[in-house]
Amino acid sequence: MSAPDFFQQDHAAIEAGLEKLLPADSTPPASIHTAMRYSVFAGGKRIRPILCYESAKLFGADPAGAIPVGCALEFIHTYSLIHDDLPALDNDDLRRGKPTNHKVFGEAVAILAGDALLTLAFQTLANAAIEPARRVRVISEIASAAGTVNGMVGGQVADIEAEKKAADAAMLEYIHRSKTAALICGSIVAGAIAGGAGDEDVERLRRFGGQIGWAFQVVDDILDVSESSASLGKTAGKDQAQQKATYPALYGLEKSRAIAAELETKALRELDFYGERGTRLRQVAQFLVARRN
Ligand code: GRG
Repeated sequence: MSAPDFFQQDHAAIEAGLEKLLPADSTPPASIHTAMRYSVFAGGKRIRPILCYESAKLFGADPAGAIPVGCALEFIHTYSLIHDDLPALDNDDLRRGKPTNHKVFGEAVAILAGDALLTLAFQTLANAAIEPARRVRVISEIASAAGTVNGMVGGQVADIEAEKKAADAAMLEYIHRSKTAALICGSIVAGAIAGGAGDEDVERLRRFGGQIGWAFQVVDDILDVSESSASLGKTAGKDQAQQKATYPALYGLEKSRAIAAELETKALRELDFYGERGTRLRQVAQFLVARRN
């Protein structure tokens, strides 16, 4: 499935935001800024910022306020990829179709580039043109999604600890919902808050985000088995080699595809409330499940 047409417009708005927010390569110390830019502009799909922006557009406030929020999410996501690829974690050579950050800049700069992107994310959020009380809620949601309690870092810890152990269904669900779904869900919720959503809408989109984020990681597991490294832009077959806890490992490919489809259906049901207005978010969700990389 190719990306919906509006992706290109959203993508352009996000790229312009990222370009503006990142210090130039030449800003001293140049090595760290070059390393940060290298990974941010290595060709990611920008799923999280697009979800954030489209979620904001469902409500009344100027959606331009969601662009820096989306950029901050992309900084956090990119930091997690840089750190995930380090020898101490996944030890990978290829990311977004290019040599990983530490392969180009060395481990010390790669660690610091990840740290710097995480820091820049919160500086960006603090300065975003959003009504102050909403801005604080956005910061709290994103910090929580990236954190240790049911968040990205917590999920990554559980993922590492589950290697070479037979994870059961409950542990697998916890890993996927924390490691990956939390930040995707946080992107949707943060966008909604920035866009002026009321509490009921925020909770409806939280349910949508939880399901679609979970489906996203189930699909990621499937693609690791079914696609080539060239198509993924990262090393394929890595999960099995590292004996990771994945849906195909626990359920097989066919059942994993059925689980992803069921999660997608549940997610889309939450958008019924918005009727036509929800079309774009619906299309992003369908793309996340049908994607090939
Ligand atoms: C703090 C030392 C330290 C490490 C952090 C938290 C963490 C390590 C890693 C996060 C876990 C992680 C990398 C989850 C994978 C999520 C995932 C499916 C990434 C791929 O996302 P896409 O497909 O990638 O959106 P692109 O390249 O398109 O942006």
